[in-house]
Amino acid sequence: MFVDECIIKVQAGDGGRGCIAFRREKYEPWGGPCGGNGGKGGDIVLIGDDDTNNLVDYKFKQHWKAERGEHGLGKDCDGREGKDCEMRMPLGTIVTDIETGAVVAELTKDGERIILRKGGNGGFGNLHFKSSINRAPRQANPGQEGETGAYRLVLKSIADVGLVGFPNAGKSSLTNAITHAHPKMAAYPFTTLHPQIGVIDFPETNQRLMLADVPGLIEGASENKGLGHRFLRHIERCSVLVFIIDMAGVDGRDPREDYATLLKELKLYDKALLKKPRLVAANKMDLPKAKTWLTKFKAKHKVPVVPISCSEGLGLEKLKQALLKKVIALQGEEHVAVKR
Ligand SMILES: Nc1nc2c(ncn2[C@@H]2O[C@H](COP(=O)(O)OP(=O)(O)OP(=O)(O)O)[C@@H](O)[C@H]2O)c(=O)[nH]1
Ligand SMILES: [Mg+2]
Repeated sequence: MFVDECIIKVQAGDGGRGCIAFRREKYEPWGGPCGGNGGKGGDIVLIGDDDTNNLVDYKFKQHWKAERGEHGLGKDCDGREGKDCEMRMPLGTIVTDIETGAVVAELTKDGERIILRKGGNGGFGNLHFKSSINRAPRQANPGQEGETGAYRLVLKSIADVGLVGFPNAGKSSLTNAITHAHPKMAAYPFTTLHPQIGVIDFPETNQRLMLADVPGLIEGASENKGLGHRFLRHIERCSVLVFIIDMAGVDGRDPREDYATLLKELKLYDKALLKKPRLVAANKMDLPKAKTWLTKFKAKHKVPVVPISCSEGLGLEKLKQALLKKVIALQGEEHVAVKR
């Protein structure tokens, strides 16, 4: 099950109470105050995790609590601190406060730690209040309460290249052919029901790109037809968009119309998507009508086109290099270098 939006409630740990105690020993009946401080409550900590791409863990468990701090003890012993509640989240998760609507955190790096809510401090024990004028204080603090909150989590995948296309255009076939991911592909529409992220490797140069395969779009997606615009948030952060077009016009399609419709649907979702550099991957070039359609397509639309065939492996290397070049031009060499 793929989940990219959910609501959570969190509660950081309360601080432990301070202790009131006095030292009494055999030859020292008035040993003075010795009440320890309470321990601090655990924080709610968010951790960026590169190994997951799903918020499903938070869909079915909505309440998250950190441990409370232990109370202070006699003999000058402080209470133990409460354990933090660590919540691992996929990179690209945006955390919004439900009450104020403000974005409070965004996880972008693996291992990044963000304290979402702080645990309460422990209260002081009576030892803390000892002074020259009050040598036997009968006073201690209660611990502070841990902070609480309700948040909306929205996952917007982080990839360099986003694939957009009609159902059956061959998005998953392309993902299978050039990345290490293996999404299901089949000759019926809406085979892919949720986004998949794949890695395109360039072993000779030690570089890599992340590619997002998103479910197909159809005309009227803005009115929620097909799977609607729901998954387009996963290409919002891509640097480059690849429009994959069925250039053979299978089932009487017109590739020129397909491209125009895709542009229209993206515009209805968010105009900013059209500002991203894009290129067209003209797929299914192994089929007979594809060449004629390609000439007609190029005459109508002025956009860089790379002819490919996923089933025969044609043009894939050229497409990979074109993508790498575009991403490097935008993000720099450092961005695509494999970190060891
Ligand atoms: N002849 C030919 N068929 C192809 C090519 N690429 C994909 N196909 C076929 O097109 C059909 C759809 O491929 P998918 O990769 O599942 O298409 P998709 O765009 O991921 O489709 P959805 O997930 O439904 O949106 C499959 O039957 C593929 O075998 C190609 O280059 N040549
Ligand atoms: Mg697919």
